[in-house]
Amino acid sequence: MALKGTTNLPRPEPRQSAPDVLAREIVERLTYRIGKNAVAAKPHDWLHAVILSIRDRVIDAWISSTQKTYEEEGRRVYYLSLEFLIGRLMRDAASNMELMDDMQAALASLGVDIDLIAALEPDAALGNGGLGRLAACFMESMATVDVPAYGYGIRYVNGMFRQEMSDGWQVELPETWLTHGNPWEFERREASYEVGFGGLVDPAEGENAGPHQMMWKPVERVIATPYDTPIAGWRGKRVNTLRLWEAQPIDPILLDKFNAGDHLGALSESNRAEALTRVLYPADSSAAGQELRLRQEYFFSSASLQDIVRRHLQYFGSIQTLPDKAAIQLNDTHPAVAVAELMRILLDIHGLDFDEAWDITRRTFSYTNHTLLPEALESWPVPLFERLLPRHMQIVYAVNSRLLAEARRSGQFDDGAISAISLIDEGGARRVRMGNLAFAGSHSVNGVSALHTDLMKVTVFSDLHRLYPARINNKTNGVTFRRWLMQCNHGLFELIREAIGDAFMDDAEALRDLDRFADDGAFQQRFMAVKRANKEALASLLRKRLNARIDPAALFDIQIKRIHEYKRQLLNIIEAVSLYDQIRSHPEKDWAPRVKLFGGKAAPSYHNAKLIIKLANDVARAVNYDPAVQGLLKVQFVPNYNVSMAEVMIPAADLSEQISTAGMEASGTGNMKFAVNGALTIGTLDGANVEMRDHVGEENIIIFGLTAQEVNERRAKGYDPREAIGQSKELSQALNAIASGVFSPDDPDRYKGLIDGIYNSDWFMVAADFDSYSAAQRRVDELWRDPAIWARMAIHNVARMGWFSSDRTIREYARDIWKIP
Ligand code: HBZ
Ligand code: IMP
Repeated sequence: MALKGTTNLPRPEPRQSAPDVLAREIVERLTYRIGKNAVAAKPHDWLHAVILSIRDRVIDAWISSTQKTYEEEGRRVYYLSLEFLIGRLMRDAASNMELMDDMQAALASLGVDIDLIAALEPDAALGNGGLGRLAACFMESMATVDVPAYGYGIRYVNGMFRQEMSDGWQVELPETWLTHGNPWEFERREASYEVGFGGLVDPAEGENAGPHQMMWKPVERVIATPYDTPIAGWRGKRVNTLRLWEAQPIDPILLDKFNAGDHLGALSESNRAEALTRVLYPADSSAAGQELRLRQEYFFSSASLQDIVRRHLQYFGSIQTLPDKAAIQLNDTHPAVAVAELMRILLDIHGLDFDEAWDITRRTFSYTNHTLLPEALESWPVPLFERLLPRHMQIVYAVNSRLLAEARRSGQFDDGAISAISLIDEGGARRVRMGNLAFAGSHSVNGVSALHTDLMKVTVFSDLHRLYPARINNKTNGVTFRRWLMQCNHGLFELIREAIGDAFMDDAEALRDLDRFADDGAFQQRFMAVKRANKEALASLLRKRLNARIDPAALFDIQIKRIHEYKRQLLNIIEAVSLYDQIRSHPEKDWAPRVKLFGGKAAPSYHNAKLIIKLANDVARAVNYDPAVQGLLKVQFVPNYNVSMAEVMIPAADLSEQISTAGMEASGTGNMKFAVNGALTIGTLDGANVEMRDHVGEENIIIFGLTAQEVNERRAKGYDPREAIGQSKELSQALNAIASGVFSPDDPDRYKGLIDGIYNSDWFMVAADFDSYSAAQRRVDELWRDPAIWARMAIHNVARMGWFSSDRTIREYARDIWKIP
């Protein structure tokens, strides 16, 4: 089998993409792949046929990209992530392959409405939130900026749960995105691997066995089978691979058990294997901590590393050159066990000595941290880790003794610092610290915004940072403008194009040209007309789905993200309650009509987050049926917020709520998506908001609240929320109303605990920031009353957000971390 130098293999002629050619292809796919004619075809069949015809064009580019990668023999990037929140792919692929207009025309000629069938494509919801969506944006940007990259993850059968409301409470239902099959994926059985768990470790046999060489004999083994999805970059320049693993049993059925009458037992192994990749853990900010989660982490890390090493050896022969040809990026600590797995492969399978193995490992890995929240930092009980991964436990100990010896030798650490550096947390029951393992095993450790990176250096990793001061670096997040501007906001896209030409389509920073239209009255009107059309589209969707009536003329004020106390949806709701109160007391004032929209999922076990959803719904019910505020204030919780919903809500927003307690949101990426779509941000100086302010200008963003440093100082001084509450009549009235059951007459004490939390500790500084937030909201009202000022600010936001393209982020990773020219 000649793998190299395959340039002259026969290939089909390049395809044309005129509408008539496309229409013919779609009908052909419909006929021969789906087995229906145009009369019998249901909308799903059309969708399938359309995807297949787009897919075939993607495949052409995929094969040439893969070939180019092989021929160039350069370094490849491997992005290991337990989550890829890619959402729908059809529009992404069609638009990146520049087929959108022709496809629309082709379908029109067949009497099929492209929007109608596009809406049938299920969201691939293989992620919780920001971290997973970032991985999806990165995959698209890596293809766009021509980085040869593979994404590695898990093919969950059930991704992020579907959220329904039952009497205002969140109910979780399984998401079944694979019901109609997945036309984007290709199963690659030939590239399957075995992954083991448990068992024993023996010294390696044979006279050549090195002192560190061991033989691991797992008791349990499963097969990892990959499914590949092509990810096309902008203008189809490069198509990379997203490789997701599925777990399968070695024996689909244990026949001896079956024949002995044990029918359930016969399937136990099969069920156990399949459970591994069945469902995504739906907790986004606390470590899951269950055994199944560690199994998932090891399963996909091991399969991915076996694949990477296999590919490397196939093309480059020697394991020693791995770091020159492979850059493995760990997306948070979820794949951190890969550090120990690569060590195992190098020591036990390739027989390298420890120092050489460790050197190769460190030069291969780099690690991205996404959180400073202590409850989200992963650590595993030593007994569990040892039982599941006995060989990896030995390796962790061996790495640790060298790490601690190095730290001691440096002479700059006391005992406290040494125990903070240790891979083992010895306080209480012993645990393996995955963050420290990822840090120690990588040559680069990056944060996701400037502030977050600075805080990393003085909090979680302060001692490791002292030991390795060159390791921590910043890579401020970005988002792909193809999906988050060009596709989701067609009106704005066309308007920008007409004003400044096409350059921004290839270079987001060219949006700067739009600055000169910010004061142009005629342009402002067209800009606001686009916004109005997007708001009408959202209003009609909410009417259809929820029978909600919202006025597109009102200010659309939107907070959509995972529900979490640090993100402070509660601050927003309390302010809404206070506003409601003020409007009722002073109906004669010139209030700016507002629609407050909330959306987001709560981790199923997160009590307060679920209560916050219920509160939003309770407040909505009271406000929306009160004639006293009719036309002035509406509150609506939008169920099942997901990527597709974001694509409709973000273009329709006037105001973007980015109001986390300063120092707690690592970066945020929703904040960026809103701003490029012309929403103004009301936000704290947290995460990437700080850099957004620097780019759009402080006159074009509404900043309020304590800074991260002030939050720290307040806490250090002994913060007393009662003092803040005592000083604010609005706040204490709103808190009393909620706590006393005004919004929950059926259960007056429902929110007592939630509000007591604010009185008694208020870790998230809701009370401390309330007045500042409320004043900022009144500033927003004032700005809203002057449409020219509002439009000018919004246009400046669009014009100045180009730097937040994930193309820029990926170029920085490629230059500084992966060292790809
Ligand atoms: O990653 C988010 C950060 O909160 C956000 O600030 C940042 O912009 C984004 C991308 O860098 N983190 C997450 O989304 N984290 C998770 O989803 C998560 C999932 C499973 C976990 C822990 C966290 O076990
Ligand atoms: P893998 O991930 O290395 O197994 O390769 C991915 C795809 O690239 C497979 O379909 C291979 O058949 C194909 N491929 C492997 N080597 C070459 C090559 O040298 N030129 C072109 N394609 C290749």
